[in-house]
Amino acid sequence: MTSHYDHAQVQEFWQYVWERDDVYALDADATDPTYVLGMFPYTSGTLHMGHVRNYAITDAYSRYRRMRGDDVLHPMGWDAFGLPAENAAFDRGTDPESWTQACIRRMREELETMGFGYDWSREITTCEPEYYRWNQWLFKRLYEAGLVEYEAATVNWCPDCETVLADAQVVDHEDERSESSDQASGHGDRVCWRCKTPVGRRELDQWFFTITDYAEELHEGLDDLEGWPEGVREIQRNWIGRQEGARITFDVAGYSGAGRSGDGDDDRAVDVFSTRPETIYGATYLAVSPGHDLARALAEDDDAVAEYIATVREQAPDRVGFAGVETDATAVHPLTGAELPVYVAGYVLEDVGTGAVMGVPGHNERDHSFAREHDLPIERVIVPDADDNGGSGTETDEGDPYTGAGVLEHSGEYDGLESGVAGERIVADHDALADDVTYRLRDWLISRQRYWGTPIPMVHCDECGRVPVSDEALPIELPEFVRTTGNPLDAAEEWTETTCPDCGGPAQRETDTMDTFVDSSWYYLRFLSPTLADAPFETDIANDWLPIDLYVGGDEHASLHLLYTRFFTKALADLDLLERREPIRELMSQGTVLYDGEKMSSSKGNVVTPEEYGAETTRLFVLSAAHPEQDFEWTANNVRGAYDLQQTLYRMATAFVEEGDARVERRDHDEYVAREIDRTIAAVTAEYDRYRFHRAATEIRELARLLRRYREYDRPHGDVYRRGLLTLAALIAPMAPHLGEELWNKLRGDGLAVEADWPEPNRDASRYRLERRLVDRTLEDVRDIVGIADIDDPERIELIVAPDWKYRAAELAGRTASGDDGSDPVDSIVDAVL
Ligand code: ANZ
Ligand code: ZN
Repeated sequence: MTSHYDHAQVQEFWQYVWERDDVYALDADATDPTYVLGMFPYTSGTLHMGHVRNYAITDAYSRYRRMRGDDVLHPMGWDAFGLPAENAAFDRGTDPESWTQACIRRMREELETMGFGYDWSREITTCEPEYYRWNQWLFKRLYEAGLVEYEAATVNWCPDCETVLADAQVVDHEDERSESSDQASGHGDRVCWRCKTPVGRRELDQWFFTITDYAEELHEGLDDLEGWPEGVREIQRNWIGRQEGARITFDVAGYSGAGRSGDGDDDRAVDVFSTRPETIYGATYLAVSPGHDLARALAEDDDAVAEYIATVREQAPDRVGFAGVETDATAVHPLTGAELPVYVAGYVLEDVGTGAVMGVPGHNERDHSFAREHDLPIERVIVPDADDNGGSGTETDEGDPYTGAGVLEHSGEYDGLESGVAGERIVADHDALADDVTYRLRDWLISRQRYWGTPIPMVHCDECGRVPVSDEALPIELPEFVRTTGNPLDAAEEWTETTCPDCGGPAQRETDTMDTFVDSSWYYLRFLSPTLADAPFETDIANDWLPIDLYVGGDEHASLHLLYTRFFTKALADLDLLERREPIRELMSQGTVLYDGEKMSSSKGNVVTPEEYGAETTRLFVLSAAHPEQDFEWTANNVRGAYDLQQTLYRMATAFVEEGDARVERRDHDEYVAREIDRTIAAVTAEYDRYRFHRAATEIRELARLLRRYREYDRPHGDVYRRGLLTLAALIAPMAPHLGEELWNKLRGDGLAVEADWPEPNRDASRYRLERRLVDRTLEDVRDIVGIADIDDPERIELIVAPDWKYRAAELAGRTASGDDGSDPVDSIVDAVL
């Protein structure tokens, strides 16, 4: 019999056994399983190292929980819709469906090769009608609840391909030529990634989910998500961008034309939002965004305004700058009564605040830039507190704006007040100002003018307008794929022609498909009832089983996916489909696997494939290299370390079984080893509980080393040694399940490690923590503690400084300290340390 661990053979064998015994299926009568989920992969065709790390974490944790006696739900599925499948279809002459299914087959095989334990009976695939019909069903429920809007929005448009482009498909012309640097044009045109035509902008009517209705709750709830990394919560806070400030009303007069209000006078009020109402005396102009009602009204009589609005519409947002156009209108300063000029300016964003600002060039960077470009007065109304030793700044100042806090001046009755206090007073004192909150968060544009996504279940009827299709008609399945420029759904005439569900007259199907983030916003619920035929999920089950106990994924999903998932959960709760309003208890963002300092990725050609070292080595290494949230470097040396650990354990078990060379009488140091086994169990348990697999691995390594020396020093005690090896088999099984089975099988000959009970320490775990403190002691301490006089005895020094000196020390202590009273040698050490 060979003592070499043939990983390929071992892996294949145990994977076969697990499948045969269906060990990962969730128990049919589980009432509240532990739900462990890794973000499901996009079906790109291969697993990369990020996936392997992600799924090694969820797998280890779910195996650990299962051994602890929990019912565990650990499912897997496929995020299968999206543009890359369409591109691949173009490039390879296939269709998105076949390409995607081929990717899924390949990736599933890779997952199985890794030995990840999923309940495959719950597998879901978002591009299949059985899944995406529920996207459509949920779209309808949100529509009925008033959470869906249809509005014009500006998109990137390639005039040559006649298609809408995602932001990622718009590239800098320079980028494309970076190899021949002297050709660079110097002003990077934004071009279509495919045909290199300069990209334009277009307005299209599109579908939105009004996630902004939940902005406050999404913001507020972050404080309570204690199981989430603070970094992710901070990203969400910024994304939601809650800002407190004031809404300030300006009366606007002095223009004529069609937008006027009914009673015939030309006045209208414009609200602005400001975070710094205390700067109001420094307002020297009013500016509205090109999309603002006032701008549109003014454009009707003013060609310059109309022209400017048209220009801005064509521009990418980052090219707008501080251009703008002065209008004939004037605004009345609500506190001083001064007449201020009114501008239409591209730097004022349509969907931020109210889409209008009061320009305070003395204290706001952007307003300052705008004022300099348009020769507008720049007034300073706040000076740094005298104590802060700031400049006088009392003159109209062409220098930098002062954006800090300070004391008011040129502000009438508020002069001399501290700016924070002044802001509150000014708002309280004037009807034109009121406290207000705004959010950076925008509504979620879900329309994609693309084939490979969920068809939006709406029709456009000449008579009735936009009408949802009936629930009975779901799913609206995708038509067959055709290769065209533009959206293939527009070309599928037979598919688009339909009848109106309301009036029965002719109607056209909506040809937009849904953003794939819709699919992933609720997939965690479908895993609960993957084959349910009359609803997306079962409410009772969801109420019992949620939240997700551990959700693991990359932090690139901190803003969109994780925010959309929270939004969906809240909306479903308001639809009475769920009780919970937050889906995820514990969130983990796994760190990056680096190779020569760079992210390991297929695009950089630095991917180390699992096959090189065997699946088990790969997973053991990615778990033991670092804390799951830390980046780490892939080095051959460290991978080798994981490999060697397996070999060592395997050899130890093999030798023990074959040689059967053990002792039966019990000695002091057997006691010590027995205690170390207990201590290791307690420590590893605590580490698994906190997802510190790397530290669990260290403990396991230490125990393995101790057992090896134990065996080399003397013939080991049979029961103690066997228990040590079995303990190692169980403790390592969550991280290295094939090895776990192999050891378990050698030592026990029956049952499976995956189904074994988690080992229990024989003694009170609190003691182990005390003993743990011994580990960091120096040789000097040991001498003191153990009280060995003849420390110069070379043999003894060798014993003591050996890695498992604790055991030797205890043994020596036993010989010297434990007398006839039978006192415990370890106790005597513990007592001495404390
Ligand atoms: C007057 C003012 C004075 C402002 C001042 C700031 C400083 P930040 O700057 O990120 O804190 N704002 C409001 N709506 C806007 C829109 N639609 N487009 C562009 N800018 C807009 O964001 C808050 C400030 O952004 C607001 O406060 C407003 O300028 C500007 F010394 O009002 B402030
Ligand atoms: Zn109709």
